[in-house]
Amino acid sequence: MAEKKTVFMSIGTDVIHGGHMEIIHKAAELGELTVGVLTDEVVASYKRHPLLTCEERMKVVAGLKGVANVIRQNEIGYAVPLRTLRPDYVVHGDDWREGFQKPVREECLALLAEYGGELVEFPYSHNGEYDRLEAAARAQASIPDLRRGRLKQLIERKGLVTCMEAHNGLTGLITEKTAVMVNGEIRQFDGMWVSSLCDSTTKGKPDIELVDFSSRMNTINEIMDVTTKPMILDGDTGGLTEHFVYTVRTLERIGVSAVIIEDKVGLKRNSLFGTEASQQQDSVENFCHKIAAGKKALRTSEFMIIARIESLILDQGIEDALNRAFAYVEAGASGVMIHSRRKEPDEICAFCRRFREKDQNAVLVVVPTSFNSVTEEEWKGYGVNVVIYANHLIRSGYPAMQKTAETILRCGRAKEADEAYCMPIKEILTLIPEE
Ligand code: SPV
Ligand code: MG
Repeated sequence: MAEKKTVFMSIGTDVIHGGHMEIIHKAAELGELTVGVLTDEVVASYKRHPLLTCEERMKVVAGLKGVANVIRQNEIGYAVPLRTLRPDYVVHGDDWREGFQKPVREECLALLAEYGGELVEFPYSHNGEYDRLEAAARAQASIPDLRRGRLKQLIERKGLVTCMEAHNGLTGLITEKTAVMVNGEIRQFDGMWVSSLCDSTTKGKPDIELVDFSSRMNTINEIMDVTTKPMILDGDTGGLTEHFVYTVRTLERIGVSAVIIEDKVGLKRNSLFGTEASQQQDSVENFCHKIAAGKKALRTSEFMIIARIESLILDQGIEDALNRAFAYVEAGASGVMIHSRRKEPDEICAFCRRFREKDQNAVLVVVPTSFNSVTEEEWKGYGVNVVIYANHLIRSGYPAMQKTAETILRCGRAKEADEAYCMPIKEILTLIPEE
């Protein structure tokens, strides 16, 4: 008698609806069905934190008719289950042919080809009620009281989080939605950084604290309107202490997760000018006073005031940076950001190591614009909690736009630029769908 065929499918949902049941039913008709239930970390990495834990979801799935075995699946990719179980069939809805799951599908096909397994796809059936529930869960995530605390939660859960700069709704969406698959894992940015440099540059202004707080608030609101991920604001110097306390309250109320202020006074210039521009560091005493006043103004334990140390930028040395870091934390800062404009990361890494020897709790932030060779994994090893990619969308977007403008001028028509640099008009029309 021919042996019974084996079938594998994976499930990440915590809301099982008729469409899932139908696929499970069809999968079970092909043979003995094993279901891989994705872990909470995996589900959170591509969708949202699941309502039910992995253990509970495994119990639910095990009770479904047609399911013979249930296993925990630690990666969104299929390498582990396919190489260990070698099922005859993998079953999936056809919705993964597009979007972030496309590379997962491609990897799955390559794995099946290794031993002659087969992919069976069934038409994905949308369930109106489920789609509404998912949309409601996503909308909830953007509510200030839920968004604000998520940065702290993510740092606690993951150790290291990454933030991409966003300077308007569109770059907010890129930061929110961009996902890639690497070694069987979905990678996304955890949050966003609203940079003073990028916010100013977008408005055609220099980065000298000229763009006022109302204007910065417009940018923040524009981004928040279309995203759900936690936001860190680059608060420049924080302004006068008497003003900073109000700024902190406003940011906290609207759902920003953290503000980073730098220990400089007078006309602020971008740090990456270093000593080429005249810049003055604040006294430890003054800056501690500003931090303490901001901390006192807070109404939640979720919002973080993070102190940015400019000692390395202004060639004041690592001892000065460390002394300031400990003083700022003592004054009430939830963490410190250490900055440098040197390409070699040794000074920054030495700071992180020495800071962590004495303080294992405060949040440690780096902005690796100049010292860009260190990997996120390596930063984690140095005890860093937040890596900020501070200006990369504007630095890549501007040259692309400029090239397009130059090509149109040179050619006296748009055909060449269209073909070389522009996305199809149909794609831009549907990039932001109506809800
Ligand atoms: C910013 O993004 O505005 C920053 C980081 O403050 S840096 O430009 O590196 O100073
Ligand atoms: Mg800035």
